[in-house]
Amino acid sequence: MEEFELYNAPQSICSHKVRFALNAKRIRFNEYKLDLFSGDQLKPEYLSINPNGLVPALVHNGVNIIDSLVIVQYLDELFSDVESFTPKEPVMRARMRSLMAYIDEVPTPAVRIPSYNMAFLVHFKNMPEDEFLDMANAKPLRKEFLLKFGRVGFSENEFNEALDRLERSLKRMQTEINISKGPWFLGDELSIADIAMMPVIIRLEDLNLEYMWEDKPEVSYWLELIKDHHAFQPTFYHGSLLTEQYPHLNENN
Ligand SMILES: N[C@@H](CCC(=O)N[C@@H](CS)C(=O)NCC(=O)O)C(=O)O
Repeated sequence: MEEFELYNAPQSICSHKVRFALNAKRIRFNEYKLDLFSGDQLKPEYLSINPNGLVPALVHNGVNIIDSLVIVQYLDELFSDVESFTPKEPVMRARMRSLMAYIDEVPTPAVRIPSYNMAFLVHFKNMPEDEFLDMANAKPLRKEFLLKFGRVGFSENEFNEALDRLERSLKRMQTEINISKGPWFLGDELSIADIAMMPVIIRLEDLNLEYMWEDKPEVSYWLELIKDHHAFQPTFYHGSLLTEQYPHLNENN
């Protein structure tokens, strides 16, 4: 019998991609929820699964698979007969992978800046200095990121730069959808490129930044379609959105 164990966090954008793929393929899995702000991802037992100290990680029949898009590709290869997210033609696969690389490099890191400043700051601002430094120094991959964030958040300049990168990513998304004639990145089939972008768009909407695609009907329609997918609701169960976890985000809406 196949066994899938997912180590993840409800609100984590990288976890959303994997939950979506698992749900889309109707794979039964045990979900373990890590509390990223009390450092569950840095405990030795978890580091032995994912030495990067990040979620998500998937354990399939005792084998550890890490990194969200690697996991999504793994699942798509394992279950290629159930709603495949990888096009058949090599040239389209190449296009999909180029988009995945772009999404991993530009909008995915950029959306962490408003997420940290607008929501996650509450976990750090009153933390004693030594506790904060211990936590930052223990992070295998995100040490510098957290030290730069500090206990006061990223600067206005860093925040605006991130929003600018997100603006450009949305423009790129619009262009790609127009090239393929949509409604998805690669045309009429949902692919891993769409799964990669999904949590970024959902996070922006969650942070009340949906004005960013007011002038991009292609993105609004894409968002409507992804929300209609049968995997969407089970992926975004209650507590997955920041507005459900951080009531202060609703204050100015
Ligand atoms: N490239 C990795 C990035 C994973 C990642 O950044 N995970 C975040 C949550 S979305 C995390 O675990 N953060 C915990 C931390 O910064 O300590 C992936 O796609 O899986």
